[in-house]
Amino acid sequence: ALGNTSNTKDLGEHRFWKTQPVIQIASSTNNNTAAIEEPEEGPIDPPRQTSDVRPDPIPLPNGYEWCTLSPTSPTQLSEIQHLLEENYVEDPDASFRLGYTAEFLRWALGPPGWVGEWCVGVRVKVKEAGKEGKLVAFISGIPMDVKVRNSAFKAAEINFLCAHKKLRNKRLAPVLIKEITRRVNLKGIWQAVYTAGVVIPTPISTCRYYHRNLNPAKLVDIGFTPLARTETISRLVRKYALPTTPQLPGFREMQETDVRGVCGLLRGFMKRYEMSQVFGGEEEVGHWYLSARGLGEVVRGRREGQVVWSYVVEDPQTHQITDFISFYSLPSLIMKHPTHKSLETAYAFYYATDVIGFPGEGEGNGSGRDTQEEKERLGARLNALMRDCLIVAKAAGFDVFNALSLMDNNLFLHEQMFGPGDGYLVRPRHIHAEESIAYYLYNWKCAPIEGAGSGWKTKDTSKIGVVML
Ligand code: NHW
Repeated sequence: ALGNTSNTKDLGEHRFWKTQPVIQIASSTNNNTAAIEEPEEGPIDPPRQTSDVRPDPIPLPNGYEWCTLSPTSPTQLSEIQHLLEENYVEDPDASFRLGYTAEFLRWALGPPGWVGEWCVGVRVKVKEAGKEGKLVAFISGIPMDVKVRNSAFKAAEINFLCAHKKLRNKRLAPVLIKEITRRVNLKGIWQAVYTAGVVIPTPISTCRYYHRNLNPAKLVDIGFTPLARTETISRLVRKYALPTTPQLPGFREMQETDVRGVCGLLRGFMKRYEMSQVFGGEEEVGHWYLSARGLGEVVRGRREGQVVWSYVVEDPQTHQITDFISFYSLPSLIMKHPTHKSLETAYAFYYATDVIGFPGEGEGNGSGRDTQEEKERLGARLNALMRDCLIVAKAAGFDVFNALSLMDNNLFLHEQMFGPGDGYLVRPRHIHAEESIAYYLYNWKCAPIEGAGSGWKTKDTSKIGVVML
């Protein structure tokens, strides 16, 4: 999810969100729900049974009907892909739009344990028997084990909320959200995790986007990077130059046989964060890091249809997997350029390293703090790992590498020459809001989770350990 966080409404104006079990900022118009100051963590709604959940779908306006789509159906994936390609998240100038591919959606919507009913679409109703109307809105959920400080629970990760441009501002989003909530509740799950570029009641944390230039000539050409009057393309090319092959000894592509090692690393490392995705088992790790590596031989740094790039470092002596890092491909469609149509963008995904060991038993709530020496060692390692990612991403033809200021990313952003985004398009004549995203929990009250703020130069890190696609 990408967008500008802008909060233009008071809580009282959030007609829909003020009725939902989410943290409400205490205000004079609303004092009956969980206040953000409340330190006690837990569900906001009283416990319910699945038998209490409304059995029939939320009514839709006349002329529309619900449908359930499947990430295993190429036709339905292409319908979702098409809807998003025309209508999903854009920058404020409408110059770029996130361009999820069908292969990406198959990967994102179909992890182990995916629930058929949680891929929810709205179609135009058609009279002809046996015919399906056009897909005009969508929302999805996937199951996720999440840990927030001392609590671990099952949640739905909600993403790809989208309404056709002609159906905007008609209060369709609340209907989609209520319907997915109902379908998630029917499976006995009462919490959800989601991120958005908009501010609604109430973020538990925020992160900012940073971009690392891999292809200066193209980024300048499309207006993504400004060219200062004193600057030249060739100087930028030199500034952002990278070696052609990875430098860290033992750095190699992750294989099936590494899954167990990566599982162990992730389980240990993710305990650093106050909020994290809990990687359940080998099947899940195999899905997220290996199942979308594309087909066939590597040609110019990538395989056909490759979505995710996953790497490990194997200790040459012990053959232990000591480090893991990954990134995924999510191109942006370039809408206003005569020749360039796609901005090849890599996004930092999860990583884990044993370089400073892991929090011990009973210390897995994210409250631990690194010593200065640990921070330096972790920083040095993450810099080396990310540098190799930049190298393989450049070799694979990516134009830009994006990362959020979550996890320990602030330890490498500045050194690896990432720059802060300011509304996607970095153009001096436009003053955009900060390019950031907010993290939310549904039906879970908790104190805010420390974000990294603008500490990318001071190396303040974040306690968020959930990366959303
Ligand atoms: S964020 C990406 C969201 N998608 C886009 O930005 C695509 C382009 N935009 C659109 O398609 C990643 C429309 O603008 C959408 C809104 C459909 C976004 N999250 O229909 P109305 C995700 O997918 C509220 C939550 O008239 P619209 C995460 C808004 O504040 N709420 O608006 C999704 C207002 O409520 P308020 C959002 O512009 C998480 C109401 O919708 C929102 O025509 C979903 C207005 O509705 C957003 N991104 O359509 C929550 N955008 O109270 C999951 C607007 O302020 C919750 N709104 O009056 C958990 C559910 C599961 C629980 C399980 C236990």
